[in-house]
Amino acid sequence: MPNTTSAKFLGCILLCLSFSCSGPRQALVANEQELTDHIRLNQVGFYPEAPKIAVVAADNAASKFYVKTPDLTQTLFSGKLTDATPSEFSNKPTRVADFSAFTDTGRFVLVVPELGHSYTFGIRQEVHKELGEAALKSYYYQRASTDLPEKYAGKWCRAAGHPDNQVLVHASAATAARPAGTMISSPGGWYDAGDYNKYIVNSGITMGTLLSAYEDFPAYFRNQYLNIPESNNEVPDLLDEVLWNLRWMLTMQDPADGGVYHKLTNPNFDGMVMPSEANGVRYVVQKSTAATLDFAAVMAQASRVYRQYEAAFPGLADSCLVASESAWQWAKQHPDVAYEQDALNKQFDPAVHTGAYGDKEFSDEFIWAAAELYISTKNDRYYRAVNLFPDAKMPLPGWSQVRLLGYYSLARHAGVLTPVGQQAIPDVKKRLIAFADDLLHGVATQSYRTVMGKTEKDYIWGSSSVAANQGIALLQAYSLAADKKYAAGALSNLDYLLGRNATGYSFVTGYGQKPTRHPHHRPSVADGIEEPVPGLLSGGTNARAKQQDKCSTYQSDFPDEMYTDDDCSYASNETAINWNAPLVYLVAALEALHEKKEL
Ligand code: 9MR
Repeated sequence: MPNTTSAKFLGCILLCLSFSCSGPRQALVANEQELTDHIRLNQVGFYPEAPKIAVVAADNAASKFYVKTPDLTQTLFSGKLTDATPSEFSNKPTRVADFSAFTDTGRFVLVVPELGHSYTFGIRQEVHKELGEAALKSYYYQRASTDLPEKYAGKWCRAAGHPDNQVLVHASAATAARPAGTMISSPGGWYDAGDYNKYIVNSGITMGTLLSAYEDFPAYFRNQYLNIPESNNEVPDLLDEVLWNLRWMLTMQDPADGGVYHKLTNPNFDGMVMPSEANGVRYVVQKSTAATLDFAAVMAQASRVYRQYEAAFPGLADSCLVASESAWQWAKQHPDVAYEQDALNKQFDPAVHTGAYGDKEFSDEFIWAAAELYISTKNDRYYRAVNLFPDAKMPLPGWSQVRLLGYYSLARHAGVLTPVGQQAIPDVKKRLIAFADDLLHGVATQSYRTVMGKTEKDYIWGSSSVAANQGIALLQAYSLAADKKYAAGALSNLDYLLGRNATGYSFVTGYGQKPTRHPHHRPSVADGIEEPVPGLLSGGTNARAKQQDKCSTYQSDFPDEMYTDDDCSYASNETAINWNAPLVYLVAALEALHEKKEL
């Protein structure tokens, strides 16, 4: 396997020569034979009976569009473009091509005279099946402490990194039983993102989302084959993959008191090297309330999911529940321990400069953990331990905001709750449906017709996960209210992620004709392979961070365009496990619904 940065660099130069790295500012062309980046659509494709929309982002006199075969010899459908409306953030003219009525299957392009033709896309059943597999398989590529043989990893095979069997207890985490410098073993788990550290808080929402995908669509995942080392056992591949991180999480709990270390980390981020070349000392740092409650929630949910696979994993479900309950106890006794990295760095050596995931508000973590513990144990004590509805807010899930994960789980298990818990269900359902209605409000007049991007606030760090998490929220409403408008809203956000957006990129590596190719992802940069590891969701457009990575290649300052496909861009082009998880959910849900003819 070539393994030098120079090979990779050469690969990049060749790629740039053949592909054009100059970004989306392509001149308008007068010939439909030309590929244009101005036609923005889901570059992977569409389900035959589902909505199909493209957005033409250009000022152009044409009023018609055509769906043609990729060789342009046959015209199969024609339609009228809407009048131009200014895009919300840049004022650039946008026109909509709606070809939902075209239901033929095959490979096609969309043509706008005087502008050119779009990327080639498919219309077929199961059109997102491979994407769904790749999005989940990306976790296999994130595995720490194991080599990835070619048999499973293909050309992205690599040597093991980070055995993590000799990790030091950081001074911030010292106790009588485990003084600073105590060596513990904490192998396995997934690398968080483009970096090689392992963070409990971010594992929390990631695991909760993946386990929920399984709980909501078990039949879909039972049929999914990922070609991972455990693929041939009796267990769905999703649960095998999730177990890789679950076992690591279990090692992050202090057996003496049930508290959970906030993260396992280097003091500083590694260089852009392969995992096997990053050999620095690693630490577990201070226990925190957020990490401990996220851990409690995940372990409670895992206990009920893996109980169905008791024969394959004897004792695992019980171990998870015990771990969850002792974590909950610790959090009750330590309800307000934030991980404040800057403050800790003034007190302890070595200073730690990796991701902080420094949440300071824990009411949502208490709600989520209590809900999962209550559902798994049916013990009313957990239900009564928190105020489920502290206010009217419905915050979209993210690593620091997990309240809705509790609501989703309560709604999912409404039929099996005790009478006490049943009391919450009408309110939970009402809130989830109202939240979805809010998300849908006004989409029909948005320039890109997507739920994502109605407000600049959507373009935060990891905005792609905002789109995917909005999709999940809409799908929760769909499962409660069975109105197809919710599923269509979720699909609009998958379209956003795969190209119907103001950047023109498909944010999933390996998918679409203009995908993210240069993510800020250490193995993808350092492995000497031209293509990045596939199935990774780029964080995407980030207006909030205002280009803090100082990459010189950003093409635009507009909030919905603040993206650069450059591996220097940790603010707009990193990948992360908490961003891929809602993509896994969204694609699985849409595939499963389409299979049941509900989409
Ligand atoms: O997702 C995190 C985002 O909300 C923060 O604003 C950002 C800066 O602190 O960090 C993001 O998470 C990163 C983490 O700290 C370290 N691993 C990579 C994560 C994705 O960029």
